[in-house]
Amino acid sequence: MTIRAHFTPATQPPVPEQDRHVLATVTYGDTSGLARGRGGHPDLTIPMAVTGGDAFREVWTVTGRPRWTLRGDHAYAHNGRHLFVAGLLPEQAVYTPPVRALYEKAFAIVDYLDYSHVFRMWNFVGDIVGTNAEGMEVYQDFVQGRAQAFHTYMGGDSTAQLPAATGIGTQGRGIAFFLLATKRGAPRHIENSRQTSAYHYPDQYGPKPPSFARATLLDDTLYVSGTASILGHETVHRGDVRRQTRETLANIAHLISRENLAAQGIEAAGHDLKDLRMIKVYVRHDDDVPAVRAVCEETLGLGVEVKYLNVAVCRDDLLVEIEGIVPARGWDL
Ligand code: 3EB
Repeated sequence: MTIRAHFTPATQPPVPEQDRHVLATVTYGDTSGLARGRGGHPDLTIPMAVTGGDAFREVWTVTGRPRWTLRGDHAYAHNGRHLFVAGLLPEQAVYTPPVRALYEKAFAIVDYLDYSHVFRMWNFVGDIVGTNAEGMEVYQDFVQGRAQAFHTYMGGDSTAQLPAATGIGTQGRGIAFFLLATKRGAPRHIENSRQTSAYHYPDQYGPKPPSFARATLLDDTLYVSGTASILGHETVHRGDVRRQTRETLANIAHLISRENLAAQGIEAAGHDLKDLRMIKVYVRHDDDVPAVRAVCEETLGLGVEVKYLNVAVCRDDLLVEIEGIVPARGWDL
């Protein structure tokens, strides 16, 4: 019925599951690209593997057979229920206009194919804490273009419809993204009472605030955005990767708790960190991976698969960012 994801080694073709089809895949390795995977589905490749870590693939599957389209800088896949759209933008002197154009194209595909809600987005920004040709931070340059595209797509007061997202660096150049949209169902976007809504961040960070929600609930599955060591809108535990990892996990634990969901008007059982799957941990410094892994294993246990990636986070002082999914019962990950 619904969309699911699992990890496989990148060296292995996606193992077909009973009655399910590959919608699209995302490969986390050493190169950058958008091409057809074996079998014909779109595969977006992002360079972000940890040193000595094996490339892996995130396989998104659905029940009805998808149609796949690949067109140079973008690709999409859909089956009447779910839509995947990916795009690739080469390195630019200034990102705002081309990011706006590429994301508007993606939203035009969402509209044209008549998928009513974007519910999760991943944004991969090369040189994310670097500066563009005009001296603006690349992340802020990206954020501005994305905000303009969301404004075009959603119009005036769009904040209530912004999806969960990840915004993260890569080991390459240029920008890549993918989004997931649904034809049916009503995604609920969730904020975290420990954190200022990103779309209300003050302008000290950049001219436009980031366009994303802290989590999105769809079909009893909770998609947790990239989360960092931020309380209110401020980075906490500067220079201490262990404390940042603990605070990040505390932010996620609170986000998915019954208490926070209830405060967001969602009557749900509430979850804890042991319910989290498809966990990706983005670590700024390769050397910090063992320390971050130790804290994650302390908190999450050893029973759950956690993928570690080596990339910069969107603020220079953030050393770690973590995302995951609390699946509906029956995902069987
Ligand atoms: C933060 O909380 C950390 O710009 O899409 C997390 C998730 C972050 C998504 C994005 C940025 C984004 O502000 C950074």
